[in-house]
Amino acid sequence: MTTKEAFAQEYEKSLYAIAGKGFEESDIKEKYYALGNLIKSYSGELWHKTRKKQNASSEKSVYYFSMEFLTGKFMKKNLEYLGLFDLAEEFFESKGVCLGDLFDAEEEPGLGNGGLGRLAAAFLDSLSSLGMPGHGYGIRYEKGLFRQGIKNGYQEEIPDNWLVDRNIWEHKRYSEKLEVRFGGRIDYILKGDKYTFKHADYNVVYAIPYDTPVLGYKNQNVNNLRLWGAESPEDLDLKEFSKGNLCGAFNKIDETKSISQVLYPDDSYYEGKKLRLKQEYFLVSAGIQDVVRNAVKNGIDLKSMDEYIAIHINDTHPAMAIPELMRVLMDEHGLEWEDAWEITVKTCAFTNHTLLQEAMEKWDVNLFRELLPRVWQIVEEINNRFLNKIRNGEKAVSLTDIEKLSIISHNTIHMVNLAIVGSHSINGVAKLHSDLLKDRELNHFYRIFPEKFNNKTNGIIHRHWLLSANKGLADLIRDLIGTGFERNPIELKKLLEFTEDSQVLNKVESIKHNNKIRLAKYIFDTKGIKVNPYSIFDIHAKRIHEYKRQFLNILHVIYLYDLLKNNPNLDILPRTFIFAGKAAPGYYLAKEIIKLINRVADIVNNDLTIKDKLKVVFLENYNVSLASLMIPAANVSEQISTTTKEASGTSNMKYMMNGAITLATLDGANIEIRDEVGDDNIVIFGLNDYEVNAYYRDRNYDPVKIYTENKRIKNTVDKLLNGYLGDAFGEFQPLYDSLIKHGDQFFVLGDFDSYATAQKRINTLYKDSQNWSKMSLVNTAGSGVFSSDYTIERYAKEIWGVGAPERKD
Ligand code: 26V
Repeated sequence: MTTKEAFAQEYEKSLYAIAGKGFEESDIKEKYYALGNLIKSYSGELWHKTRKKQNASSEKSVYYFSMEFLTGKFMKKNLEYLGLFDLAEEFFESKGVCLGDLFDAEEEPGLGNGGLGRLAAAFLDSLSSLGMPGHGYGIRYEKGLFRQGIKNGYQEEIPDNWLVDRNIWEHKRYSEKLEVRFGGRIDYILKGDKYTFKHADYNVVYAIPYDTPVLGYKNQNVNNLRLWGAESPEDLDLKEFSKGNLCGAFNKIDETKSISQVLYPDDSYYEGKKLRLKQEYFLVSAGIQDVVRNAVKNGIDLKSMDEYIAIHINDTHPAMAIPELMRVLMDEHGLEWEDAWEITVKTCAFTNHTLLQEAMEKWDVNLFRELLPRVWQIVEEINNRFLNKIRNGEKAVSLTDIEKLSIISHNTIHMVNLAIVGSHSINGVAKLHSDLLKDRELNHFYRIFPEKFNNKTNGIIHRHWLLSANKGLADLIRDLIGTGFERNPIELKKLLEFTEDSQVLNKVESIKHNNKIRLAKYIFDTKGIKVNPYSIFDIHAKRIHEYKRQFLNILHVIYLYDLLKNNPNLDILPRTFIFAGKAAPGYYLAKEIIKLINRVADIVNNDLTIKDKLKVVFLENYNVSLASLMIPAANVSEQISTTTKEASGTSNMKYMMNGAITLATLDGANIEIRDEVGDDNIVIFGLNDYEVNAYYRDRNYDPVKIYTENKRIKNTVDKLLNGYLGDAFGEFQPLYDSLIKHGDQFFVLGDFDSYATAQKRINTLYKDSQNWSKMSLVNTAGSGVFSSDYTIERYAKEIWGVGAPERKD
């Protein structure tokens, strides 16, 4: 694309443009901005060409609506995708600067909580890399999610000012701003023999688009991630200002801006907060208006909009896209209800990401009606028509079913119901999850609309998690099977030919070891803890939640530690347990779990009598960059959720790809991982879904009985209270109570023995290092099916009706 000399010259110019400085004079941040700016000049042209091509073509476009996009940093990826990485590295090296230092200078956008947001970013990556027109709509949260610090073992939340300097990747397009309307009243106006609706006395918020290019992998295709920022149309209130009321002068502006200030840090607990509702409507209204505006500009007849446009609703958070599209089609473009409804349902599709009841969105009718009067009318009408239809339909529906099916009941709006009624497709994110939706949680809907239900197992960006994050392993794979797997990761299966080749297995081991050394260095630099890279790296990194059971893991560590203390010669291999993850700030028990992990770490790491056989580390501020360092270094991947609670999981796929052995319950996509690698190459434990469901149904799970009858469990759990952990004020009482007094909702005690046995098996397996490397290679070989490219191909074909380009296999 460009030569070394041209690159050097262009970089120099870019540095002048960005900083008005030369190379020697500029600091690392300026060097970073200048390189970002140069990258943008390359990708900008491709972006323009892609847009032109897409606007001129009748190919269907996908718009992915999501409250979260966890993109990770952009610089390294963009260099790799443009094929400029080596050139840039060489250039900076020749100048005595490490390219990695520029990557470190980039702020990571924290625009997601976890799996749902990362999946959205993966999908955009795959859409671009497969050359499909697919764009994202989200919110440009100025403060993102909080940054996590640890103080005295406790989580501290620190505002994440990621935009305080500048974001080199985005383009503000003020002239394309749109109006989003809140509050006010609806007037009915008779036009001929037809009533029309006029929204009056509303408040306006400007939605300002900020576009970030989403590059495809070495394919010249560039899609768009459009994030909306909220601004007030009002200027300073000069009356207030001149009265000296400075606060009052800014009030309205600040209130409006707050819409795009922070991402709610909850990912599993729904709270009916007005600001969250405003954020959701802000995204949806701006996005839908933009989609329709574009369609009209491109000459699309809105009555056949569904042939050109697919709208995807990522969980219920953007489900108001359904009534908003109805509103725009009817009120702004004069379509009749019936036509608008048919188009809306055909255009929209919805993914459910959780079965947790406490995460289901429900809005209070009064709040909703007051904030969004016109959208409320439409939702009410959708519900009335839907209920009439099923009452008069062929299928017999009971009164209890009607109550469960109704979008509005008990003064609340059930967003899942709205999303299902208003779209043509609803999918779960792993086989088990989709089956549970059909058979249990949403069975009442499945009986009405069986054709809408389908499964789309999640996926991950193999380009990031293998090619970029684990260059050592990717190079070995290229040597063994060529480069075909880069574009067609299913080819990783060819690695199965090498499972008996001891030279290859030794290389697999040494690559892992190098990754472990890299992580060990990070741990030492950030935490001052020395860990042994020859120990088993056992990693549990994800949001902290009772259902993800970091508690089970750390209880088992306490148990192991006690065994070791009583018998320092115990036959166990050295093990390093590494944790990372944020807790929602209001989730008390999750924060207690962090505290417990850090307390155990303090005790274990400073106890010389156990001869370094155990180490415990909690790495703070888990994000995409940290994950990219941790995952390639893992020997063991902890995927130990209470069965039926983890919809899919995606980190499980990343670890597998990097050759870690999965230690798992048969939950979410763990089941599909087991099916890929076979029972010999994964370690499974715990209750299965029938057993968990039977406990729920029969209400006969008895943790107190387990506790009193099982000595090692009692001994371990008692350590939470008896001073063993140096807890002066009964600080771990709430955790103890969750097990003993509050019924152990997540079966920690029920699975403890089985988990301990599984951990013992890990220990035995690791002793045979050749066999372990073989298992590791089998996991990498089987991971290709989990590339998000394949997931997106299935969405394209089976949900969106988008023609994915034919693969040349
Ligand atoms: C839920 C809520 C509830 C209301 C408050 C704000 C909020 C924000 C996000 C969410 C989404 C939670 C669902 C979620 O992240 N699910 C995860 O989705 C992954 C991708 O499909 C999947 O792999 C994980 O198993 C699932 O937990």
